[in-house]
Amino acid sequence: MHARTGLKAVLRRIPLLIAGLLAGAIAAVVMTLAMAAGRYWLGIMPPVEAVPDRIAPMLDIGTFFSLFGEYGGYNGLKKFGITTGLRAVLGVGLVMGIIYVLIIESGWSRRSRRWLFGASTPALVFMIIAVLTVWIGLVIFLWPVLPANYRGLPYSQARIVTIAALFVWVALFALTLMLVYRAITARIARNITDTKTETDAEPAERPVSRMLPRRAFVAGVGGAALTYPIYRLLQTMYNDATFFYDGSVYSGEDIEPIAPTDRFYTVTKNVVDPDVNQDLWRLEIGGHVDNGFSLSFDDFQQFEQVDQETTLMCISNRIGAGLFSNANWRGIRLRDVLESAGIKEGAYEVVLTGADAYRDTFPIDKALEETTLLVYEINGEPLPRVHGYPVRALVPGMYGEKNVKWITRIDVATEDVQGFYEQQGWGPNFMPYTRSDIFRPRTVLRGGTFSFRQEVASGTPVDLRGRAFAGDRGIRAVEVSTDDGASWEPAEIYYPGTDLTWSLWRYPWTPEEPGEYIVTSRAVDGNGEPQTTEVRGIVPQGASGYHKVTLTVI
Ligand SMILES: Nc1nc2c(c(=O)[nH]1)N[C@H]1C(S)=C(S)[C@@H](COP(=O)(O)O)O[C@H]1N2
Ligand SMILES: [Mo]
Repeated sequence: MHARTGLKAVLRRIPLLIAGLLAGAIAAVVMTLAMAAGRYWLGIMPPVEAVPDRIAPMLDIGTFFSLFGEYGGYNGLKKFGITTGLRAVLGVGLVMGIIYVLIIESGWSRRSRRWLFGASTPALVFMIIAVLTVWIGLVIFLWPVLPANYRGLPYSQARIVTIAALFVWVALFALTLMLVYRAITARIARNITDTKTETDAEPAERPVSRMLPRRAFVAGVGGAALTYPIYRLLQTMYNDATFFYDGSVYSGEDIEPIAPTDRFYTVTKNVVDPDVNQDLWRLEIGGHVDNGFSLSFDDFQQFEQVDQETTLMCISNRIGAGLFSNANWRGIRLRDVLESAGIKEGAYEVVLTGADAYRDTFPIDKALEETTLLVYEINGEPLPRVHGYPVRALVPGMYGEKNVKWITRIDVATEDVQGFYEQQGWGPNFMPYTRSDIFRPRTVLRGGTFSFRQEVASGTPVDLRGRAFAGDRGIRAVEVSTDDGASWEPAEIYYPGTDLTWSLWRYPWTPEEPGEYIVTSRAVDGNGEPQTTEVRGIVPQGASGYHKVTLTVI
């Protein structure tokens, strides 16, 4: 008899645990929806994006790349990060649901007073402590990325807004859990505790397990109804995404001196890039300066306007690859902006931050060079979103990563601060090695070696073309070899560009005999330094070595 009532008591609790799980899951879904809405409409960075962004710079390059391999590139890794985050939110929801049941259904709790949403004193205290712990924990852990705001809210406001949003999201989770749990269990609880109540229309002995479904059904339908908008929002965010580490390259045999804007290569750490509202946006200048201030987009017109052609190249651009483009930019000098703030004695470097909380740094001397700009136009058009609308840094002579997009803040620092990728171990030198490569005729990369896509009949003229680049040192000359470096002939530079750009070269050549020819090129930079033969991979300071392409002549 005793054993049977004991078993019954346990069985009676099972619906409560299910109710707890359901409440936790629904609360997680509601919170996720609120995060997605906050992200989408207000540009607030949710933890599912903030946590991976906080962790990524802490990985060393080796781990970073092995994760690329495991998850299908940077793109795959970003998606994995987000998916894991969403799963973790659901997991935490379920665990919190169970803990909540165990607390609220304990004997101690049942004897206590009821407060908000039917929560007992211990249940409410637990929830308050849980909310504060999670919130404060997130604020501390995510501190460096909290100034992110994808709508371009000014840096100093963005951090406060993110902190407030984190509280709202976590508190919303707790309230939803409490509310949903109560809604589901009101009847069960009554049934368990007041089995003798005459006012209850339901027969007292009716099994609890048969009463749960109606409430659970309503809650379940409610939860399911929410999954669709969430799914749609996440899908929109995904489709919106501009990422693709090696996807958006400028390559092909039709490379032009100035890349068409929509073909200019792109690299971003983001799953979804900032979509900055220009009216909201401000550029703040601070740190080790006499008078910090902030500039609106219109304020840019008060400075001298500069037009400058400059080539950008990612540190991850392998020899012969296309994370590499040249364009005409318009903007103002960083120097002019810094000088109106007044740089104090002891300035060491500048720290640039974007609306995505991406950060990079370069020496104060580089910041004061007259070619280091804050640009707002590319090829005569406003910067497109993917290239940093409304304003990005343009730092000739240094790898792409220093050219911070969607820039919202510049700090003058007195000591070394490390940027997003530098923290992983890239650098410490961020000046590209002199390089040259061949883009015409069309080349293909197979098993680590390049060859021309099409064979050529002997006696047919070949219009060999390529690029040469030396950061901000310019290109003085290019030579071509068609016998794997045994002999060299000068190439014609048909587009010299400037010291800050690539040069394009051509070498008309007619192979007379059938066979395999290894074609390669070498450049001399503007200082007279020849391109190095030393083969380096992109880690840790960018690639070097000759681009060798095999031509089959039949
Ligand atoms: N805010 C921000 N700026 C950024 C990045 C980023 O992820 N966020 N990526 C950097 C890297 S690694 C490169 S190579 C260049 C690419 O600029 P582009 O996409 O306009 O070609 O932007 C740099 N600036
Ligand atoms: Mo890059």
